[in-house]
Amino acid sequence: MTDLIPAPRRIETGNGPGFVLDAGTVLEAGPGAERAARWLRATVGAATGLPLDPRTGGTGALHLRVRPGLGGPEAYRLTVGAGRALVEGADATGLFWGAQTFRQLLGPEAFRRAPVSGTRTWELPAVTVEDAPRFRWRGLMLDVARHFMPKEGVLRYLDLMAAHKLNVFHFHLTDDQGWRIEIERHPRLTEIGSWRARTKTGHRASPLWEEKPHGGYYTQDDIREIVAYAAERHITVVPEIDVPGHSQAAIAAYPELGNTDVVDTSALSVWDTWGINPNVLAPTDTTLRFYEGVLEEVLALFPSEFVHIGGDECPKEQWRLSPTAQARIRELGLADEDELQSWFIRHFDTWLAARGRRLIGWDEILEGGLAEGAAVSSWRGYAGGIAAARAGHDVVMCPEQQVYLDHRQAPGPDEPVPIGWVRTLEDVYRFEPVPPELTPEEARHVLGTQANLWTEVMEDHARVDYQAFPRLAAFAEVAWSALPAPADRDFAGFERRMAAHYRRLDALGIAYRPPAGPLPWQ
Ligand code: TNX
Repeated sequence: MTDLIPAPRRIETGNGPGFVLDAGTVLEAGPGAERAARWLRATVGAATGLPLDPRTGGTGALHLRVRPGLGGPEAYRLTVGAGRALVEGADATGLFWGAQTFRQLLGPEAFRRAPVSGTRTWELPAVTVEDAPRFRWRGLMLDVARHFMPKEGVLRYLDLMAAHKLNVFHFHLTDDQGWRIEIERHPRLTEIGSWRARTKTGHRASPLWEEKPHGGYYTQDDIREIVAYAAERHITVVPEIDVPGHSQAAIAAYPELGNTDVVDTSALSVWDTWGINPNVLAPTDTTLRFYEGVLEEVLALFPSEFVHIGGDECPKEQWRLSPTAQARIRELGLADEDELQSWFIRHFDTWLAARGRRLIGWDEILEGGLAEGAAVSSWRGYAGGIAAARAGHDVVMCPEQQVYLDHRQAPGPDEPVPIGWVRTLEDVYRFEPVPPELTPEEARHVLGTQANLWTEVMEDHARVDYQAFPRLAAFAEVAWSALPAPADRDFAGFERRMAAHYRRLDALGIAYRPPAGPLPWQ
């Protein structure tokens, strides 16, 4: 039961009796402990059927306390003994992570939504846990553009993130294949842009290799609900509006956003295949004003410091051919199309900074010069992240070679993913977010790391689960725990702890890739 995932900094098991949670247990929450208390009542309360009353004088007490001197940001300490369990957080967030550890110590049945075995005892071992995260950005990116995930599925993923102490949800809301967020002043973005007539599921092992319509979007109320649900779990939602590439859905809705002097953009529809798309935004004032309008609504919905503007995979061919784009290059005195992209991104960097926010983009935003305040998601390996950190920019490390969860997790004919690269559970476990080339000073710019779930080949949440788990558990440990250098990591020990964690994932109903035996659909 002490097989915690992610591993804590320190865990010490005592010899004495543990703590029994029963109908008389009092849950007593101090100031700042409200979210942790609500979460414990809702989850552990449901799983155990126990009231976890706030009154005093019961048979035992679970105390939740914020103790600012305890440690750095998000640190917590859990002390369990006879008659008393104490969760202390250096801040409310740390306390919440301590509550997550408390649930893991209760056993796998504590992850269900209702008690399953009649009267039983809920006992925690006598233990002291002292813990704090390695990184402040422990992210998961979910692509809801290629395949829409209905709101309930997103909320479920936020729960799964919280259970693994992940705290940044990077919400990839727009792409060539779909626009998923309601923008009131531009209704066609969702009326037209959220539906495609045909799509390939991309799933080799399923009978669904066929063409079918696909779509969906979140209303602004859905988004508010998602953001609030995340905040209740101490998770920040970072929205991504991908520009100037990956924008065909927007161009299909508003053809004037495209390079109309090169292609007949009125003939474009939401893209129905995968890859890098030549139809990119035109670098015009019309486009800038349009996206400022989009971002105004985005800022009103998402309180996060960072706003992701994409910037990846923007082919420059249309700009090379477009008289309008070429005139802009001359007028601005730029050298080439790379600098034009850089100008485009800088515009939004300045625009966001004026509103107290920070821009983050994929590492292509380095080409042609990095905008002043920009942070970088380093996805094409480490190089972009290293260059950005050396130039004094913040970085989130998410190299596709290690943490792209759309890549297959084993060789062999049964894997559903047509992508050739294999990223095993062990590969993810041995991923090191801070490249050794960086000096300690430069390494301070590595805010953390995130795993990316691109969903071209995942048409429903069971497929997403399969790609995400168990690798996301290994990733969470990389992001949270102070692991040694990759070669020295105890993968066998991690696998042993995973045996207990699989029982938790079972109780949560996750369609993970099993370590042995038939795959979920076989
Ligand atoms: C590259 S990563 C992309 C995505 C794809 C992904 C597939 C990035 C910034 N761009 O558009 O979905 O590869 O692995």
